[in-house]
Amino acid sequence: MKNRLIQALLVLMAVTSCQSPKKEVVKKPNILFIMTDDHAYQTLSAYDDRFINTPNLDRLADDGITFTNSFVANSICGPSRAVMLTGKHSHANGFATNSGVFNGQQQTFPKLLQKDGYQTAIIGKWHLGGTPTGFDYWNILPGQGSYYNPDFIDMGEKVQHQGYVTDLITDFSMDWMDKRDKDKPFCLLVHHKAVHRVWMPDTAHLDEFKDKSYPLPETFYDDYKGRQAAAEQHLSIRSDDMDVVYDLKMADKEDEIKTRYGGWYRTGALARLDEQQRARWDEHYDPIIEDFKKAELEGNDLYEWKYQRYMRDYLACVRSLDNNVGRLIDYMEKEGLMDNTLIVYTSDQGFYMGEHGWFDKRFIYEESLRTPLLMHLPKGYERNGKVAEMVQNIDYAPTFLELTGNDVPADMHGRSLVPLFKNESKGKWRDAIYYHYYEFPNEHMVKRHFGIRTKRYKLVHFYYDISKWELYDLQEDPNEMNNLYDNPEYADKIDELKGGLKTLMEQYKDERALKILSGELVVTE
Ligand code: SGN
Ligand code: CA
Repeated sequence: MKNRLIQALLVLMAVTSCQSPKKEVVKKPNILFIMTDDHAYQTLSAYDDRFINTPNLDRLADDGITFTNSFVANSICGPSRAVMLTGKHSHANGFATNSGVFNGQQQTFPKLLQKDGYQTAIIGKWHLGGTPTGFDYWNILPGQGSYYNPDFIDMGEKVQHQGYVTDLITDFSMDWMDKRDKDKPFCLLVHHKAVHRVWMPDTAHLDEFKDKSYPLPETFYDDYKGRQAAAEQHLSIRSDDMDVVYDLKMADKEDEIKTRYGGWYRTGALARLDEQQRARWDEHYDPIIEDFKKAELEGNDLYEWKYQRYMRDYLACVRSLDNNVGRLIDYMEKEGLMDNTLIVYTSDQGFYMGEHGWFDKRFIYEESLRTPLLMHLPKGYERNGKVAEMVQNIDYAPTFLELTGNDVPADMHGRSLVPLFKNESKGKWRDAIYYHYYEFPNEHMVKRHFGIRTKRYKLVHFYYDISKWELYDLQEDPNEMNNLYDNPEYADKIDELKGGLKTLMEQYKDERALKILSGELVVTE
């Protein structure tokens, strides 16, 4: 009897093992999400090599995907971060401007991954007020953070570190990966401060760009005709919005160059450098300051000098960013993590590199609506090269969830990009994106606005202390200089786009915007 039972069991085992061979334990992919601050795609050579070569960022592009139509939902720091964590537009996640505190009680992708057994961490810029939720480990910069010898808040404890912020964030990220539980998958957010204003380069890179000159953007002397909101902003290189001391480092020893924000630079950012860093800093800037004082520039000569200075400091910050991304990729290769990790590189938004005469972001215009997005895919997803579908930062959370085998909650606004990794979405992708910016009145004075961008057209409504519409044909007018809204030939197109805008607002349930659109609500506060 016993023998027969054993025999039967053996047969059963043989049969079941033939039918379903023992399943290999599938390792869940890791996520390494690198994000920088204010990194213009114009200064990443996978997108544009007019200004700088970024060989390390290009390594990600070369073996992975470059999204050539990557957009944000609300072009400013904290709100972008809230959009990415929640997969929802600003009106739904509640963090629409840089002020206030993000509601950390709500659903975010790190929380959902944590539930699924992921180790989660964020290192670097947070900028959402309060303390992060959904992370096993966090070590964040207070507010905007500092470039030199920055403070970090390490799980609630403030610690100052000696060194340059981009290096330190990378060091801490590698330390965390070293110490993690290697039996579990991980999701690490490496969120840099660079390349944020006031663009303080690492002393190691100060000289590389010193003698370089850059072509003026075609739109540098934009007159903003037909575009009231563009005319009334405060983000101009051609005015003291860009401060020669604060932004451009012309802090003379004699203290003769007096500017609006010069004092802040001297007592704030510059005061953090130690003696050695300061000596190297002065060695670089003192001769430039001397020449600048002698030249007594005015008008266009001054504006063009400012543009060149701005470009040099900004690009030197990009250099250390690129080097540090290289260090991280080397680490991933050395640790054998490339095959099983999705590596994402993006910025919280784009930035003006002198286009329209500007720095900063906020507007729905192309330079700040777009953001770089590169991805190295885990093994099994072999798509490579450029992907032209319109993607938006609402899509990251759903992507991370689908890739890791988790359900995408129905209330997320974004779409998983995983079908694009497999080349499966031809013909059925979205054909328009929704945008809504809220931070007015505030620094830089960019008016509140919402809009729709399709492959070819962009329709925008500015509201609050203004009520204006703008329409651009991006094919005919990629620089968005010619507002077609009052041109009767476009009446049908405008109707069509307004319909599209309304549909997007309905889809995302932006009730307040729907009321503004219909005229039912006139916003005064
Ligand atoms: C700071 C900057 C602004 C910048 C905002 C938002 N001023 O206030 O120039 O637009 O941050 O940037 S600074 O004098 O402090 O540099 S964001 O990327 O954080 O949204
Ligand atoms: Ca930013």
